[in-house]
Amino acid sequence: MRVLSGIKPTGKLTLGNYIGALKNFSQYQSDHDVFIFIADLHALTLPIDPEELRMNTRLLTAFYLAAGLDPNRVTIFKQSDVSAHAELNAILQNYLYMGELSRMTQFKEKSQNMDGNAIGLGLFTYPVLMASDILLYEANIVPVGEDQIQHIEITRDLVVRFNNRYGKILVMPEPIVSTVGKRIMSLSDPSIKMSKSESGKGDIYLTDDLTVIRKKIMSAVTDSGSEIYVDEEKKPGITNLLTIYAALTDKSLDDCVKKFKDYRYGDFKKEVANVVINTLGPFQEKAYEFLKSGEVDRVLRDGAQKATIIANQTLKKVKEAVGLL
Ligand code: ATP
Ligand code: LTN
Repeated sequence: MRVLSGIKPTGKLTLGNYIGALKNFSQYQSDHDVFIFIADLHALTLPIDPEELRMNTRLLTAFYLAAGLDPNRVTIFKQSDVSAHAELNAILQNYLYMGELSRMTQFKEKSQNMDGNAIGLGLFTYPVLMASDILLYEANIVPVGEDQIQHIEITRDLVVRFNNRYGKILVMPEPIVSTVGKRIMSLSDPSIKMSKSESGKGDIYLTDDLTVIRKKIMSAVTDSGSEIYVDEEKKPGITNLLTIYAALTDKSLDDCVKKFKDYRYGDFKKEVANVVINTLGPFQEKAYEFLKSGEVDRVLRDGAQKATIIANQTLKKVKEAVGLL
């Protein structure tokens, strides 16, 4: 079974990215063929400074390694290093339709405050490139956070459409979303997603100082009342903190609710802060070590070679199917 996922090197990664994506990738590496990449072409879909993009790309690679991905077992690479992504994108754009792309939630959200005449085409066709990423590696499983499911659904529609016309060429992917922590919310406003692009004081960044992290958690918005239980409507702040705790300790939400039943909000937050700090402290140290040692550059070089071989095989199949070869 093949697993594939990627993250855009835009902005500073948050605890939401860690819990919803990063943390889950390494669990597959012992018994799956895993491809994890840096979606740098996707990063260009919104304005980004070139130096920042370069820096974020290396940092994200270091985060992959610090999260436990073993480059001897997992292919870690940069999307733009494998030209087959752009080539397959050019072919597949003919099999997705304007109507369905304009219904994508991510496109609607990201473009809503933009001048209609200046919305980049890449933002609109984002799902075509994402489908290309997935289909090139014939991925069976795509672990992502909840917000990306729609893009995988449209990839599945594309597979059906393409295969109906040309025969069984593309492999059907399946999204996998972690049960706990698929949508970590902002600590200052638990009605919105913790997000790396719309920075706010309620977002915990993976590069934050540990003292800053503790402060952010201690001042997280809680809800009225004093009880600690899961209720996304009535207790969104507490539910979010419980989710963070459960995801990082690999416990069920029920077990966490039992543990904190008699806690006061302040003591509960202290425990959540401890768990986050005990996770991110060693994680940061490892990541900075990988950056300094030059390991990051070596991993990306090797990964690009391995990924290119697999990607070109699929590209060839598709080119033959549609009549380009
Ligand atoms: P942006 O804010 O720039 O749109 P993002 O924070 O959503 O970015 P992405 O690069 O789009 O980050 O996402 C990387 C991965 O992290 C995806 O699988 C996404 O679903 C997951 N993810 C992002 N935010 C969260 C969150 N708050 N909770 C859980 N998973 C998340
Ligand atoms: N859009 C994804 C990043 C991404 C991705 C992919 C994830 C690009 N291509 C292919 C899984 C599979 C996001 O996380 N925002």
